[in-house]
Amino acid sequence: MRETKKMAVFHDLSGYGRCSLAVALPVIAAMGVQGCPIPTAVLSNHLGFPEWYMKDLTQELPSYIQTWKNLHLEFDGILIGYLGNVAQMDLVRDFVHSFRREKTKVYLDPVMGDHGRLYSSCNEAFCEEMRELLSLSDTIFPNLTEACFLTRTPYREKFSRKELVQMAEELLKMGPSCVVMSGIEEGNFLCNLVCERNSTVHWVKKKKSGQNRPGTGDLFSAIIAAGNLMNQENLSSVSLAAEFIRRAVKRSQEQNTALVEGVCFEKELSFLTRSLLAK
Ligand code: PXL
Repeated sequence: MRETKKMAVFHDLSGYGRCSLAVALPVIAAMGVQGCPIPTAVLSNHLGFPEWYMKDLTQELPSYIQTWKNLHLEFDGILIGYLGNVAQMDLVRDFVHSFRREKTKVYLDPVMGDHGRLYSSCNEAFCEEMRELLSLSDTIFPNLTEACFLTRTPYREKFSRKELVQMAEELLKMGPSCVVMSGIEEGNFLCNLVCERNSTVHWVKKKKSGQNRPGTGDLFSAIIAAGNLMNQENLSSVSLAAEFIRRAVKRSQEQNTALVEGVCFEKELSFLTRSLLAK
């Protein structure tokens, strides 16, 4: 029997509000992959609440990672999610150089902003470093805002499909072999663009089932990264992730769960495990 695939996961650990590690690890496990967290910061809750406690772990990470080196740990995949500062990017780059083997896949969610604006922790220097990380990545998961900042395209809410494909092709030239762009709105539908090097472009279109919630991007990248490690076609993983999130957002809405509480995904996990069993 084949060994369970392992994925190192850089993200913060937010104790309340369903985002980053708290949502990535359960879906990675449901996809049949072992997630090994590298917490970049510990927060009481995500930043969408009026108040939070945060402990930045940049100073702790070198010893944490050195211990993994001493133990000769090996990973089939590396998923890079929320990073708090430029210094953490240097640590990530060093991690990729040290742990990448011939078959190791690197997945980058370039968490920098949303709705046309950068998060307060990100500035132009951060964007520039993120562009550097693209060159080390196999698959990237920018939302529309992040794709604009990475390609230096002025943000607009509306782009034609042709313009979006051009943006994805520009991102492919920066290093990755697959770009999965999310957060593209077409009326009552949400679209994802899947653009792989030397392949046709695909669109995954789902009817919106509720308002946008924190943590959806973290669920999305974790499911697709784990699907890729499980040898699923990227297009079918993107469809799976989009459908999983559509169902969980619908459930959250039906339960009248406040937006700040994130996506009620727990009772939909069996949807992911079933898809795995169907293989
Ligand atoms: O889901 C992205 C995310 C990650 N980490 C923290 C956040 C958020 C979104 O609000 O606050 C700390």
